[in-house]
Amino acid sequence: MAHRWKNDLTRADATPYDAFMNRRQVMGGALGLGLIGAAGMARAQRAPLEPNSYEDITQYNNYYEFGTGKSDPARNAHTLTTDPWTVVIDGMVDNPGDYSMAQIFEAMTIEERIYRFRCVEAWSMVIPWNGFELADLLNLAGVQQGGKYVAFETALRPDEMPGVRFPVLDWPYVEGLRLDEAMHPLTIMATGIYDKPIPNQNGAPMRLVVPWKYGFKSIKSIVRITVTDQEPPTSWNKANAREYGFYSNVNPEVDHPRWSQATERPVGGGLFAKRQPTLMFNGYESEVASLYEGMDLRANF
Ligand SMILES: Nc1nc2c(c(=O)[nH]1)N[C@H]1C(S)=C(S)[C@@H](COP(=O)(O)O)O[C@H]1N2
Ligand SMILES: [Mo]
Repeated sequence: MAHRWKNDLTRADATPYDAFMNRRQVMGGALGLGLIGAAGMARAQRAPLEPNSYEDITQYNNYYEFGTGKSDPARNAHTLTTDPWTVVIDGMVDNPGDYSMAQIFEAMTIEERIYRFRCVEAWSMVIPWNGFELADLLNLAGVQQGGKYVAFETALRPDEMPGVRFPVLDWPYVEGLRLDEAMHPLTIMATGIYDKPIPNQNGAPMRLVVPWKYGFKSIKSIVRITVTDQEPPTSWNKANAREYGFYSNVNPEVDHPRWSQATERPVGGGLFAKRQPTLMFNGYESEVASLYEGMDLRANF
């Protein structure tokens, strides 16, 4: 097993460049007026990607298979057996079959990606994931001509998941991406956090992370990946199609029917933490906007 928990903080695609530049311009203006010193400047530049604490990331979760409260997953998810674990990769691929986590770790290069994470409920974190590009796994399986989407499925184990006896969602949890979204270099499969194996409550042993989309797209504890030519059904869209679309790109200009998406509450800032503006595509606009060129983002929410 090749667990390579590399630290690789300098990758340009891990930096929300737009956010950094905006902040820099604002702070630069303030500096010009002599309002803040060099230390303040350095802090302001670092702030957008300063990761949340391990505690925040692993104690405040959404994983409804283990309960709907934010602290339920941390309390309940220890019952999930994550080793051994196999992932079925099937559909329009050259090499369909069962892939064990051992095989996957052997074939993939694990690196660190510090990403913003924005839940549709309007809270946010910054998370230092360890993982690999989903494209590398899809290339291993060999996507066939005509494949247009990728469907994902979470394990469904009533004996190990106390939340699935409640019909909150139509279990198993399922998600999907367009093939170009799935192949984008920002899209990763996370297998670790802070250089430790990913905790069960965060989706062990392997979960999707799509940093420019609302958090519910980032499906946990994946057991099946299917390449298809049809747009796959997704759990939250099935639960409420008016409120949750297939794309679910973070967009401060398109509100949820029941609340604004213009701002977000950074988790871990304390009770009086200031809300901050939500960024287009969660700060990854320069990397991903081209995927949606010519598309009406209000209609395709
Ligand atoms: N299988 C499964 N995946 C899931 C969820 C879930 O309930 N079940 N919740 C989603 C939601 S709403 C969010 S915000 C993120 C939370 O990820 P985190 O707990 O690692 O922060 O997981 C997503 N993936
Ligand atoms: Mo979420």
